[in-house]
Amino acid sequence: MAQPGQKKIVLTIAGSDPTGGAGIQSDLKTLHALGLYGVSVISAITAQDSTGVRGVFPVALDAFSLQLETLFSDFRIDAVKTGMLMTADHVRIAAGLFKRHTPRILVIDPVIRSSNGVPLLNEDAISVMMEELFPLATAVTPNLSEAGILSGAGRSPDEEEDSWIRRMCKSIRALGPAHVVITGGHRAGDPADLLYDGRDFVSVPGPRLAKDLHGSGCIFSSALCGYLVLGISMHEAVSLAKQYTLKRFQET
Ligand code: PXL
Repeated sequence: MAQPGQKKIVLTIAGSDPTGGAGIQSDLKTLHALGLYGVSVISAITAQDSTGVRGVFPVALDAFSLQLETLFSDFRIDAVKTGMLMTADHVRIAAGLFKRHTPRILVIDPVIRSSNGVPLLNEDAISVMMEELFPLATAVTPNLSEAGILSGAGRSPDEEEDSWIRRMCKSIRALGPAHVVITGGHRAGDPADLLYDGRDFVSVPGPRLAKDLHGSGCIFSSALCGYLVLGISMHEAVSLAKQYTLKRFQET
């Protein structure tokens, strides 16, 4: 089969969002905009409109697994981004694949719930994702509420938002990813993203977008993955991904 010429190939493994704002459809737009060749495997189908998610339907495990195996056996995959994975079995299949075909760059957007509160990752899949996928990751990109769930770090009443976020970065990084980026859109104060590499914290500023922008996490994480595969440093890639995310919302 003809393979895409010189472009780097990025695989997104995520849910389908028929509105195109989030999930696979949005990831492919992002990768294309960065001059990359996006390939995709769908983990689940969502039914949704501008008011929120109405239903989620996981893709059959054999269909999910065979798509991944087939793609990896033929294509040179330069980087992988994961989004909505839905079930523990989908997470295990993805992790099993990455253990055999180690992606050089793996960005995990730990999607847990939709903006209107519908689970996009089953309760029992959260620990599987933390144990099996996080240790393989170049970067994990939770928003503030996902970081709270993943770190189990509740905020004490007198704690500064910044030191709470630093504490969450540390406990998520202890699960094994090389970098943690807690995105700032849900923060009460300064909406800066916080990047942690196990040694230093880097605050990546940007203007405030509206609080819940549908799909912003998907756009950010696929842009981050894209900039990394283009050879850009982590700090610069976070900053560029933030700028790209903002631009996408200005365009629509
Ligand atoms: O933004 C989280 C998200 C990720 N992936 C899919 C979604 C959503 C939110 O609705 O539908 C497919």
